[in-house]
Amino acid sequence: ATPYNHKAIEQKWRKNWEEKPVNVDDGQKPKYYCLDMFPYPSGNGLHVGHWRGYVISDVWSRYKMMQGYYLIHPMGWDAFGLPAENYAIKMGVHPAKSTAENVANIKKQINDIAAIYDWDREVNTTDPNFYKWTQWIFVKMFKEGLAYEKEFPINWCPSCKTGLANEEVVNGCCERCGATVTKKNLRQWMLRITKYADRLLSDLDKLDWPEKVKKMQSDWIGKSYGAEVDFPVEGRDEKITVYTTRPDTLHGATFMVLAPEHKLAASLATAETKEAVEKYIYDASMKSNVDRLQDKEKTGVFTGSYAVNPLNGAKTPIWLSDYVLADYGTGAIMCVPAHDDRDFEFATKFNIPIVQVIAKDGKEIEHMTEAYTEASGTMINSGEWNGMESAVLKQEAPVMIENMGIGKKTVNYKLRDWVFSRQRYWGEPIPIIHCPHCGNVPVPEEQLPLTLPAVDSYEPTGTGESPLAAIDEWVNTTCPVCGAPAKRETNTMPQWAGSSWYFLRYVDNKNDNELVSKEKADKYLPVDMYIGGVEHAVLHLLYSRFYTKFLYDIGAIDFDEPFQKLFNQGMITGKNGIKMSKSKGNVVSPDDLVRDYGCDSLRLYELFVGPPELDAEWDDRGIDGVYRFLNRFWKLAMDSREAGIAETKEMVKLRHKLVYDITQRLESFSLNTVISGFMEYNNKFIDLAKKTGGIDKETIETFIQLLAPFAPHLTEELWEAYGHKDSVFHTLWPKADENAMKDDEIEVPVQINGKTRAVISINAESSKEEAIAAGKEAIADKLTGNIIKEIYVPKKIINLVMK
Ligand code: ANZ
Ligand code: ZN
Repeated sequence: ATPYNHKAIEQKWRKNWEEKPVNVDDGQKPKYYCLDMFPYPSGNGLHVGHWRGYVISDVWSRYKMMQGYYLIHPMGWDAFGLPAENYAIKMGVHPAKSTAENVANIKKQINDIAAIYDWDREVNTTDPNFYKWTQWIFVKMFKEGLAYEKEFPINWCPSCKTGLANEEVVNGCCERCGATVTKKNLRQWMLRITKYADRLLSDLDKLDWPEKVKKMQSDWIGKSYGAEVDFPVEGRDEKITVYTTRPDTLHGATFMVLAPEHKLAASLATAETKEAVEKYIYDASMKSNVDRLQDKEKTGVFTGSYAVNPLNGAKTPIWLSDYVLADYGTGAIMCVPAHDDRDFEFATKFNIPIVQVIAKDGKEIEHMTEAYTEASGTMINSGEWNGMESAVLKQEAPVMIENMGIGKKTVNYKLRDWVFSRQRYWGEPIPIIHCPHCGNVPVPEEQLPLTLPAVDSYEPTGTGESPLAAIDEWVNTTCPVCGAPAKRETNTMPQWAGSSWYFLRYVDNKNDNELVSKEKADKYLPVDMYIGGVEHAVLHLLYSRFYTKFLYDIGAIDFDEPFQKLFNQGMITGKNGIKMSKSKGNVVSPDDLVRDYGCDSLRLYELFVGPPELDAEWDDRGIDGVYRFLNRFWKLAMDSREAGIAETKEMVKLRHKLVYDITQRLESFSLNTVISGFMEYNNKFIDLAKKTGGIDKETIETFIQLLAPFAPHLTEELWEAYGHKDSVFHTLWPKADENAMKDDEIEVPVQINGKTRAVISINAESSKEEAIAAGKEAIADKLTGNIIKEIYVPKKIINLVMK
């Protein structure tokens, strides 16, 4: 038979599929939408790590196709934003040009994977026909009061020279470039994602997502119940409102701390403390977020002023410290050192009294060495609350406080509104016009897209203004409402703007009148399966859910969750688990492997390296194994075709087992064991063929079908060799008949010292252990002595030698 020639076969089938696409919408089939997280077209190209996710999603897609679905399996480009722009600046070419080149390049590389993408659906976030709708969504949000302007200290990356969202700051550093993030006071555009906090939280229940990701989202949203309590300032008309989740501990508040940025901070200083207070406020403003959040020794300054505990009238000294964050709660806290770790540390350092108000076993601790932070125990030192259960009080205190008129109950979220403006060039212009008479006016919808003007200098200015601010003829415009001279907004949108909704556009990417037509949305959306890296658990996935809910609310679509099912693949790393990157010099390019072993082998190997949800270390050498498997299967199939063997009972049984095992493993996304399963069954068939001279046609064809999503070229070629005119992908996924899988039952005598005592029926494939166990059970009452030897002659006899 002809040997397996991956080069010729792969070329041939690429061409065939191009001429005659296999995934076609006949209007009858149900749809299945399998989405990949679309890539940033960076200049570095694809490495074997990128392949993994694309192979996983392609295998899943082709499997669904063979279950009779019409596939929505698109690909596109997330091409705005910092990576593309930084690359462009480094290489000295305009981002539009470098982006286009990178897209062309990566597209070519992606084609090597032979994924069944429908390129007619391609989108690119930098295409004005696409970002017209990104801007349209912004205008709609503005009209609904969800996009608003605000000046406040934001995260600032001094290296990228732009503001960042909280989500883009990782351990105090810029997610993109790693530089330490500082604070800068800037006018920003914000999206009111907090309005959706509750829905974003509760609707997690509807989703078939990894629990880990759901938990990350709910932690990020961070809903907590508590109270705001008003502490009057002694000798002044003002009061300071604190936010607490532990109002049950109110009697134990021995001091109060304000963030240095709190609006009353400076004014609370007395003549004696003025200098120290001002210095502390100044120093805090110079510190980066990392320094402030790091777990280091507490710093603080006493303002010289006191507040009054509204519950018991206690005089409470007011301090400033940077461990209290300005933009969480009210920026002021009541401190209960006996029951909070940070407060305990602070009180110990500054010699502030510690008053225990919850006793674990009803007894007060004489000398506390650490805070008791649990809300369980009995209240002490708490006036009328004495004797209450702290857990009960924690629930009831917010309402009691509200009824007493000293505060109110609250629900609080960790989620912040989304800082949505960037002071950079390479993004969607924010479609707002600042009119001296009318205020902020959106660009009229029919004038969208507001295209990004060509500029000569697109480097960030570092002044807090985008490079667009320097283009007078673009900035100066007229107000669409009153016609007066007005100025355009010069900030651009963040990277995430386009990626928050791109998946909707794939199904109707050429529509000039709507973001997506009702008809196509109904037919093809939402996404059934979304595949990508776990690094997007709180950024992109939360933003996309927010956008989808918003579009649902304004009637643009009629579902409110974008991604039914989510799968996060692990990373492919270099040796010792080190992330693959150009700078580390450990990038493995797929090109040589495709040349030497073929696309099909690399696809299989990408899955074979380990459980798809876990990280896996790459080692080129392993690809030999899968290559050998494909060669052996090829030979088995070709030899068997020539031999024309009729099926035997054993072949049928093995065939159904194969279908059953592979399908089970595939359904549970255990793709690495699917590949090892193919190898094991292939070996079994080869052994069997040695005895029979070959394997029957139906069994080989079934194997080809199961292998098709994994090795599409090789299987198409074999399918054709077996006399079929149509694509293997137009066949339906084989079904296992569980009855046909059953091993035969046989009867074996059970002997003691050579004398038959019973005849039992066992599975023909039973192991020695299974057979002996069954035999012992059958004659348990006769096993009186010590068994010194156990003999099983397979399928013939069980003999127990007893003393
Ligand atoms: C008194 C108290 C007593 C507190 C106690 C805790 C334990 P979560 O659950 O994260 O919302 N807090 C409030 N605002 C803060 C801010 N801007 N910066 C730093 N800490 C702040 O945490 C809420 C708790 O964190 C609040 O409850 C407050 O301390 C503190 F035994 O108030 B607690
Ligand atoms: Zn106007």
